[in-house]
Order: sequence, then C-alpha cells, then structure tokens
Amino acid sequence: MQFKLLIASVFFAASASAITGKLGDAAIITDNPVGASYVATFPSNGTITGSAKFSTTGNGTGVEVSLDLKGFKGATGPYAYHIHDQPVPASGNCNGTLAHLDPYQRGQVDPCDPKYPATCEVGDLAGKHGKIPSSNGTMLEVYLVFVDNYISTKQGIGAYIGNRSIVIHNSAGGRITCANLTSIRVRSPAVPSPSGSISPASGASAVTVSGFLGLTAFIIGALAL
Ligand SMILES: [Cu+2]
Repeated sequence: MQFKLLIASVFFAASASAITGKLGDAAIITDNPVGASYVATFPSNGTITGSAKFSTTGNGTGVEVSLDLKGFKGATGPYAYHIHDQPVPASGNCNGTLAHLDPYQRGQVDPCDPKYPATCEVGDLAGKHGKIPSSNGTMLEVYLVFVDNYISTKQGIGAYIGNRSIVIHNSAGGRITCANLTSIRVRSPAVPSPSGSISPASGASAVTVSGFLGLTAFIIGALAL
C-alpha cells in the first residue's frame, strides 16, 4: 500500500512541475473593460489574409476571439497561431514579435494540454483552442470563434493583448504571417457573435467542426482550387 501511494505522489509531482509556469498557473481575468476591442489585419499581399478580432465578453470574463482568414492550401498545416509578446516591427518581419505571450514564464517546450488551459502559455491560442487543420489540396476559408479566459483587454497586466501581435505558423513552426493588435473603440458592450449564422463564401461548401473544449465554433468553407 505504501509503495502504491509513493508512486502516485511522484507521478503527480512530475506532471504538475512539467506544465505549470514558474509564476504559477494563469489567472482567469474577470474584469476586462466592457466594450474594449482590438483587431489585427494581416498584410493583404501575404498568402494568408484576413483578420482577427478580440473583444471583451458581455460579462467581462475572458475575451472573445474571432478569426476570419483565407488562403490556407496544400499540406503546410496544421497551422498554429499565438499572441506574441512584441508588436510587428516596421519592417514587417514576424521574427521581431519574439516569443509567445507568456507572463507566467511557462515556456513552450512542453506542449499545452487543452484540458488544463490555465497551465498553457497565455498566448498559445492554438494550444488551448485547436490548430487550423490542413486543407489537403483545397483552399480553405476559416471562421473561428471562441472565448479565451486568460488573455485580457485590461491594460497594465501581463496578459494584456493590446500593442502585441498575432502570428500564424506552418506545421514546421515557420512564421507565415503576423499582424498587430490595434484598439478599435467600441462604446457599447460587445454583442456575442452569431457564430451559427456565419456563412462561407458564395459557392463554397461548409464543414463545421466543433468540440474544442466545448467553446469553439469552427466553420470552414472549402473552395475548390
Ligand atoms: Cu507563434
């Protein structure tokens, strides 16, 4: 009996230390300013174009993220996307955004376990909510809406996303495109996105994939090449 208990406690300690930031688990931010909203528009001359919008939820807990992207094709996915620590420099070089937003100093060596989002890097959106899948030869247009409880629109804290950037990666980790999060003034509280009514581009067939933590609505329009 004592032996079994010892093994169990060692296993627990090892798992906990592997996935928790040096400064602990990420906090759920419950007092994001109502009406705060940020948008990142990817360069129109890139392979992947579109935008990402980040808005305080109706009750101030968490941030609603809406991705509206196109240009995914071929077998270069699945595609990760993260909030990176620094904005894109004037040169447009995505390497200038440095590493993921990681105020709890977790690091990115151990993959994020989406079952325990508080243990993930705050900026690791794909780790927590799922990567954009490979398109297998078809051109994909992606609409992705989810709420992340750990990023924040509240200035002055480590999880604040304003004045930072979002980067989209290929399967090898290369940086395909990046864009800065800039504030857009929204006076009234954010209205929940009607994710169920979003339609793919005309002429496209729609595939809905759901189940990422039960929070993600994932609608993909598959366009023939
Ligand atoms: Cu990244």
